[in-house]
Amino acid sequence: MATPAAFQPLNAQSIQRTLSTKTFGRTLHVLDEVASTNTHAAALALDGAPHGTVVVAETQTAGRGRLGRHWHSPSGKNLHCSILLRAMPAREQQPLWLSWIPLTAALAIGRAVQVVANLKVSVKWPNDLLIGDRKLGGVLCESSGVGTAHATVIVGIGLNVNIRRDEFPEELREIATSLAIESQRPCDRTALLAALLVELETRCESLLAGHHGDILKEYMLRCSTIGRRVRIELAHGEQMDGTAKSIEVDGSLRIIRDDRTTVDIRAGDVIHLR
Ligand code: BT5
Repeated sequence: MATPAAFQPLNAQSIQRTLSTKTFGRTLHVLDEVASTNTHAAALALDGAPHGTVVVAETQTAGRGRLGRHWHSPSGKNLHCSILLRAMPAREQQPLWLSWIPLTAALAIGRAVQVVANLKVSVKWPNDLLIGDRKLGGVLCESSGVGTAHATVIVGIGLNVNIRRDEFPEELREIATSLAIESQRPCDRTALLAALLVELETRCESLLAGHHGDILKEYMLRCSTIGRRVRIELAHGEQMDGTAKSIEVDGSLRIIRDDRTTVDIRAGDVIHLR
């Protein structure tokens, strides 16, 4: 009997047959094992790989999150992929554009999951994908040469698809989830990757055309941080408690602190407090 699509290894031909993108994934590298898809994509970028090149791997031996944290990437279960962006706005608009890329990627993942798995995913600012309070996936964007004519951005996406609860390491078991855990059925990773790439491509085009306002509106609808009591963990171990009020035009998170002062956070870890 044929193996159901959900359990098939990722395969470049099937992915490309399923793609409905213009550029994203048209140059595609499907690997069994890699240290990190982001690192691999960065090396390809140095070799001149085109805009929209995608690297996807069954497993990563050194998958990473932000600030060098480890990303659990067991073989054959989930999605680990990186997309190389070369198309970007004029230099002076690049910083604003760049600050929206991780948020845009999170939106694209949320929409793709809704379309393919019929599950409601929220975004914890800036780019954690949650179902309920559990982490389904994350985004790691790495840029180089911003402000020059040779700028590149690598959008790295990790998404838990078919991993079972008992396959997570103990420290993640209570805080992470997967599509299969939530829907109690396996999900076809090829269909999910194809959906994700088309959702991301559309939003990247919109961002490039300067439509930050549309992305902001969509983000506010999907963001579960707004209206919550939050603790912000800043660099150097500093902390700040308050209520998340809104997302600002540059993608930062506006917090009203307990002393009623307002702060806009551009980078940091957010904890949703009860
Ligand atoms: C992220 O970092 O959430 C971004 C993760 C991006 C991973 C992708 S995979 C493809 C590409 N190539 C790479 O090398 N990376 C990208 P952060 O917000 O720092 O969250 C990291 C934290 O999430 C860890 O410290 C763990 O607590 C938790 N974690 C690790 N693996 C997880 C998993 N598979 N599912 C849910 N949570 C996980």
